[in-house]
Amino acid sequence: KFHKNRNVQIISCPFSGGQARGGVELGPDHVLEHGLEKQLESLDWTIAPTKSLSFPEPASDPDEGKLKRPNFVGSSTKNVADTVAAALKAGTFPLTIGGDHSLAIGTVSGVFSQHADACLLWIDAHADINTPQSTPSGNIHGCPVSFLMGLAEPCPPQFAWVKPYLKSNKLAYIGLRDVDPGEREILRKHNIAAFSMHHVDKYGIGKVVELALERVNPDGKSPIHLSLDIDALDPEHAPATGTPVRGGLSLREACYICEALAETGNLVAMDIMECNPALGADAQSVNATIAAACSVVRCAMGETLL
Ligand code: EXY
Ligand code: MN
Ligand code: MN
Ligand code: MN
Repeated sequence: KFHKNRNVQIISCPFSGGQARGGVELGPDHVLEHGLEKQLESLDWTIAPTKSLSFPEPASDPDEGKLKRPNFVGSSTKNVADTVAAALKAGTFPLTIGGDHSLAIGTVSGVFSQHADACLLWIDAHADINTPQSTPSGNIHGCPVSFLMGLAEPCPPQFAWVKPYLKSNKLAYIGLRDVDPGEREILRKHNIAAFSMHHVDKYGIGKVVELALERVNPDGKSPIHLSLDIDALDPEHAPATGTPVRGGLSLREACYICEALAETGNLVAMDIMECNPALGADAQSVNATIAAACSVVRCAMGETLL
């Protein structure tokens, strides 16, 4: 058994305030209705009663510069951070189901508050590292990493609680293929380990995970947080998501990443984000997306390790 801790705390986060497309708040219920809890039980995990967070909308939420719904995202992610920190303090593995990827401001803050030496693997088509200045859309799900690194200067007041825990040498990306010009500059300036689909094709997924871990966890001792955006997968496997980008990871490549991280024995938390059951052409595309989300989670929780 690669996971020493086999107590999981599922945290359901029906939140869509970090972007404009309705439906992503339905993701957690669909994933749970797909039977994820039973599936994890059959992998020998003890399941704490699932925590379903609710996210009250503020009465007023004017833009903060370009940022949309800053009050809503700021207060919701604070709630998530506290919940994830509490789950870790209770000795459980927080598995957070989104909801949009702005939620990771909370999940990563919660993990680093308990594991200062952690590293973060961000599996996504997008880098989500726009600053309040560089964001082309104002959607905060495109910005969480910049807040976590303290790159937002000045920091918007709604995110003043976010500590800049994340150092550039503790972050690696896999799956990138839609990165904005401002984001490229940030990745380069901070020398962040960024493996795009080009690298996956060039080296193969096995080598890419090895290279990524060498960069962020050279001595193999850091706790690992995996934040997985379902749009990292090719839309063939995960069409029901708000910002699909063609040319992505195969289902097996995504599963491999999760298995390889589980295999380290150091995985302490996971996010599965951006499933939007309101999108996708038909019921079958929604089902395929939810099934893919459950698959990658099971792989991270040890399903395919013998
Ligand atoms: N880079 C674009 C933006 O900042 O608006 C698109 C971001 C999409 C983010 C998705 C969830 O990963
Ligand atoms: Mn994405
Ligand atoms: Mn783009
Ligand atoms: Mn994302």
